[in-house]
Amino acid sequence: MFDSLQEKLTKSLRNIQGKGRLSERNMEDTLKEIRIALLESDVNYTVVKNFLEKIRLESIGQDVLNSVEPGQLLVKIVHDEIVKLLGDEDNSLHFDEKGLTTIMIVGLQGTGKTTQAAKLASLLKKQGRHPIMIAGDIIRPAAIEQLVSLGSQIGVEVYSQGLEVPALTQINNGIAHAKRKGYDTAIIDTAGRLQIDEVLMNELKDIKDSVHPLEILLTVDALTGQDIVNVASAFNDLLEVTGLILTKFDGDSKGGAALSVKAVTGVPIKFTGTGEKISDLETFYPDRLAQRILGMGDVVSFVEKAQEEMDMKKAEETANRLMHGKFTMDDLLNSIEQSRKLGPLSSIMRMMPGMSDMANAINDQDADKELKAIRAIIQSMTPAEREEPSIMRSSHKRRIAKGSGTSVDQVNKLCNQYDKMKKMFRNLSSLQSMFRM
Ligand SMILES: Nc1nc2c(ncn2[C@@H]2O[C@H](COP(=O)(O)OP(=O)(O)O)[C@@H](O)[C@H]2O)c(=O)[nH]1
Ligand SMILES: [Mg+2]
Repeated sequence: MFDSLQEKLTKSLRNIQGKGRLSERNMEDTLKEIRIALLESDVNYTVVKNFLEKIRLESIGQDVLNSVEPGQLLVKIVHDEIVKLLGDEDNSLHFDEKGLTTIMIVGLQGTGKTTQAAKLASLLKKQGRHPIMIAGDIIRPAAIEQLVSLGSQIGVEVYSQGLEVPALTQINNGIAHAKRKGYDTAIIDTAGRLQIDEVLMNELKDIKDSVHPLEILLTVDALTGQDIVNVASAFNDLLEVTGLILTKFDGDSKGGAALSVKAVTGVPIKFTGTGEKISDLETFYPDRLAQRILGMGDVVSFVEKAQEEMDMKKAEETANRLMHGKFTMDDLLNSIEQSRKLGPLSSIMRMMPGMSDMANAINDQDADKELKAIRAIIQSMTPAEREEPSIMRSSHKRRIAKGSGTSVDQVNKLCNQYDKMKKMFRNLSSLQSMFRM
């Protein structure tokens, strides 16, 4: 997702940053490139038009042409406008602290309602809440079983009365049950359709009017393309949706349509679904995504995911070192080994600054073999060599290759990768100070 957008934006912004002075001419060229990059990535036409208008106004307002570092200032303006596009207002989930918080999940069929219901229940449980899920989809027989199975995986009760009782009755009974049993959050899974249809919409409206959920979250499939905007608008017009969950964010769509949904509907993006696993639900942070789109990586999300699933203390140490531009071979090995717990290497790499090219080149099976070699190589280095690989001469590398059962070529390749990553992290920490992360 966003690979080609990221590539194009990074390229045109890199070009302009290299220039000491900007002229009206090359500024116009850059804006044109940004426009093409956005349109080609499926960003909605009106959104692109407004976006560029704002960049232009901001640039004039901040006198980009005459500033000390015009290229960098322009990057900052683009960054800030992407953040606004993605939503810079409150996008947190609201809770009724005195009673039962009801969260209704709506969306078209196959967009991931049932899966996100369970992911959300699991997330809230981790945060110390006491959730129950209510099965409101009685149209597809398998839907209840799916929810029940997910519920048992995460240890969350699922309320259902089977296929015979009308959905609205079940939901009301479920809410009463949740209150009686002292749950603090009820997540209602609802039925979808292949496309917007009146019967479905009326059914959802009836549920809303009866339950008055505090949150109505709409799942939108990021793989849908431009139509996503129309679907989201239709749901919002009828139900006044309180938040969006962009699902299948791990897929390889161009992503632009997903970027447009917030701008067109005004509904904040609250979460992204990033895979099929229960843990693949992330709180949405506009600034982090903006930085990722601008090729600055998503180190904070990476670190958070890491903290959730691997050794906290080690992860914090590594993160700290990375942020300060310190990065040794041990860190490299450590982060690779820890990240094996997080999923396929390619998906991890994609979150790292400047690593998306490398991620695309990775075949996850070969990667396993390669990791073994990398581990062997690093373990054959002396502590001093791991700390500062630049001290290694050819004779050292021959010794290491022999000790690890690899070749000097492989050792050199690892050293190159290491250099590249180290440089990226160094650049990143200076960029971060600029963006006050
Ligand atoms: N790759 C990916 N797949 C997802 C994600 N969320 C859901 N899915 C898959 O999408 C399919 C439909 O999900 P489901 O929850 O049944 O959709 P529903 O019809 O809206 O309830 C299932 O195969 C899910 O595993 C996601 O964030 N990423
Ligand atoms: Mg479902």
